[in-house]
Amino acid sequence: MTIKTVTTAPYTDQKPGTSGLRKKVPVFQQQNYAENFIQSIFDSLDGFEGETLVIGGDGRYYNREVIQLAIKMAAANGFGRVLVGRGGILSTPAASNVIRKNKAFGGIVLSASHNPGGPTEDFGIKYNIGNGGPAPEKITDAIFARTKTIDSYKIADVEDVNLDLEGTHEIAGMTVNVIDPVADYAELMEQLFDFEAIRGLLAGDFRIVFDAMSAVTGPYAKEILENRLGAAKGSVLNFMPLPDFGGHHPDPNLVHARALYETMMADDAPDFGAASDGDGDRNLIIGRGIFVTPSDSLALLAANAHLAPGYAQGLAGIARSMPTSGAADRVAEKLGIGIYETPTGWKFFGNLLDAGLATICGEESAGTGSNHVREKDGLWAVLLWLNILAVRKESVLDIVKQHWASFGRNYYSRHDYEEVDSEAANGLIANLRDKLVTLPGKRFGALTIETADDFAYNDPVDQSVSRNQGIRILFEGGSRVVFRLSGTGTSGATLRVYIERYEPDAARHGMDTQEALADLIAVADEIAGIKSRTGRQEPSVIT
Ligand code: VG1
Ligand code: CO
Repeated sequence: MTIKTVTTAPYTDQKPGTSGLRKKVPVFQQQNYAENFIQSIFDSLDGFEGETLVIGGDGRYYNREVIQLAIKMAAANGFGRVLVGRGGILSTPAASNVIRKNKAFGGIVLSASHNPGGPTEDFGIKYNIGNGGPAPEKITDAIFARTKTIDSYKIADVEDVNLDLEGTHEIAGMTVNVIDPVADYAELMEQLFDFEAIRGLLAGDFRIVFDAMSAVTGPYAKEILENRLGAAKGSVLNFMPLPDFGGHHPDPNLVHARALYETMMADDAPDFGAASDGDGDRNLIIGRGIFVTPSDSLALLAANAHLAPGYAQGLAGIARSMPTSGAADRVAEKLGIGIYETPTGWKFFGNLLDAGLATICGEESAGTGSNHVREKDGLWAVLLWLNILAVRKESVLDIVKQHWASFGRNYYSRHDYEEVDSEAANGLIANLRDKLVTLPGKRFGALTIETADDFAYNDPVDQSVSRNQGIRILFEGGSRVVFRLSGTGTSGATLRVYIERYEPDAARHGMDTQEALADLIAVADEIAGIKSRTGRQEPSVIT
């Protein structure tokens, strides 16, 4: 008999966060740690006998080992077929597409996104459901409950599958298809965007640079941007996915993609610069001389999406996470379409997309996407931008300035305090929560608090309620400060402070962001006691 049942003991710390279970590699390497979590996923699902499971990851350290485990455990648990990307590679949006296209039961996506990789760095396991999106809280709660009582797991006692050879294998009565990780995704992009127009743009003197950050989007960007769209060879940088991302954080922000930023600010800068993260779902957009904040990018993409064939019929609605700026709300209002405000994390967009309420979604954390898959999608955002630029024939800078002139500008910044003491961070949030009712009416110089609450989301589709999703302090005139703790970190706590100010007057659209927000930043510290409670004088990362 090739199917073994192995006795195991539960771990207490396998609670999925904002986007799956993320831990340091040595934690995952503990005896049966990954096996327990994968079996707990299967034990929380019903009706997958004979069905298809998609498996892929971002190529980081430990990816191949866990893929072999997942394949053997899927066979032992009764799946009929596994689709796995060649080399164990599937970007998160590509995995979402493969699940949808093949009507798979679900998928296992192995990634810790923008966090560093390597023997002592981060790893992660996430389960996605049949719509291609991250499992909703009902399922992640069930998985966590199961991890606390699990006493055995099932695995097929067979040789490893050769992941480097495309084709069909049979193991323990289950079929394994090793597939091209790029082909289906590239085809989907060709359906959504006017490749002819983008080819025309790139055939002229319009230059682009895309930094794949030695992560999963390299092969996708090479094929789509250089091979299919004709961008100059060498436009895609760091295109080889490496298990340790070359020792860098594959995080496309102004700190970790500094070199790209500097290239784009130089006098001889290319016209368009972009980058993606470890698993390919985030994007950074920089035009010559201008960084486009993710919140602005969401608003701009929504306002211009109709210029791309896939969105020519218009949008049904826009959804944004609560901490994302209100710039998209103004676009929705002008277009006369719905706007939805969800908690942080892509899993909350799934129902809205499935129900046809929203077409485009976005988060301030460099994530944008649409109903073409059920994950955020870095290259999709890059291609939509290129499609818009090809049609409008204006610079990124001009397009952004015109947008601000007609909608107003939402000055926006996020301050992260990373790896702070967990007790101090929890204490800071608890203290804010306790004094919420006393805040309305309080004045700080020219700023008066209008309302303050702990954000709760009522899902309009399945009526589920998610509480404690972030402390919001809203000031008269539309400025706000939001506080929440990260659900993706792997050591200590990360406090995120989101600061936003709306400026309708075009004469005041040229300010430095941190200066424009200085009074709110000071008030945030005064109300929350950030410096005194965390002992930090400065944020570790400002985006
Ligand atoms: C962060 C971001 C959130 C994003 C999540 C997963 O979560 O803030 O917007 O959805 O990462 O993105 P948190 O809980 O740390 O704030 V990814 O690209 O890490 O899968
Ligand atoms: Co990511």
